[in-house]
Amino acid sequence: MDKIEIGRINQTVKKWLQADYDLINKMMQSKLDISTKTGPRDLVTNVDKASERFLIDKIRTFDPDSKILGEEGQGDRLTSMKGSVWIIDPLDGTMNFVKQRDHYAIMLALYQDGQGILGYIYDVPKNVLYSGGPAIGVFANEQKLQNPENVNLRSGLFGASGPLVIENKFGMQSIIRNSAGMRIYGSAGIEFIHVLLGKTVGYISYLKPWDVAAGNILASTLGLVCTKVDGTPLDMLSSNLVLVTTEKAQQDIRKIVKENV
Ligand code: 2AM
Ligand code: CA
Ligand code: CA
Ligand code: CA
Repeated sequence: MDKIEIGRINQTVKKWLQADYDLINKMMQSKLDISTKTGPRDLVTNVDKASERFLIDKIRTFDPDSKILGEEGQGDRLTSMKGSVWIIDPLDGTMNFVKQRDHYAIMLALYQDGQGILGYIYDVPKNVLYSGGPAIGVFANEQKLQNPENVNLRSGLFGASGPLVIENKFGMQSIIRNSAGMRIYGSAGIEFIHVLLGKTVGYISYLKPWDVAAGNILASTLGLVCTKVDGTPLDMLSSNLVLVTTEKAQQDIRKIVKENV
């Protein structure tokens, strides 16, 4: 896919996301229809489903030969990353959306034969769309982002995930003690944004493909490393224990993880 083609797709996708932003804001003015999935902490709302439906309809018309993986299951069953693959998290941070009306995002990614082409994280409450990919760079709305500084773990705040901290797996407490402090936001998308902006030095969490697909592309484009916690590449067809960090902090964190497995 050449740069002109990627630019054309990017302009189109940004229009979909603008419309999806409007849809979410409009639906929030009515009472939410909330149900649980695997348990009381795993929620889905009518807004998650409508956002996914909206994006799938746009993608099907625009790119009919592609495959679509959507968290709420209205897309395809994905068995390979061959060809054009779109990955949708129609509303990331659903618990925050329900309880706080804050700290949630729309995430969308396009992969071609397993390579990340374009990624999008839309911070809806702040109305900032983070977009881009290796061919075009990364933008916060229209402003181009510079690579965050390659700082070590000690110099930065660390984005943890609640379950990992509670269980103290993989040396989580030790990682946190060796950082400037821990932050937990409850949205993978918002956590990725903080790493992209250099507001945190890294983030670790068990993530499904739709939680990491967009952030992976944006982070890699900005010189960050986004891998499984052992440093091996992510598998977009299954869950991963994901670590996204600066290069320097990755060294610090992997050392601690190795001592704690
Ligand atoms: P979601 O809101 O799209 O489900 C919360 O810590 C973060 O982890 C969110 O980004 C959330 O995404 C994601 N997550 C993944 N699996 C989850 C689960 N079983 N329950 C709650 N959040 C989950
Ligand atoms: Ca969910
Ligand atoms: Ca998610
Ligand atoms: Ca979601």
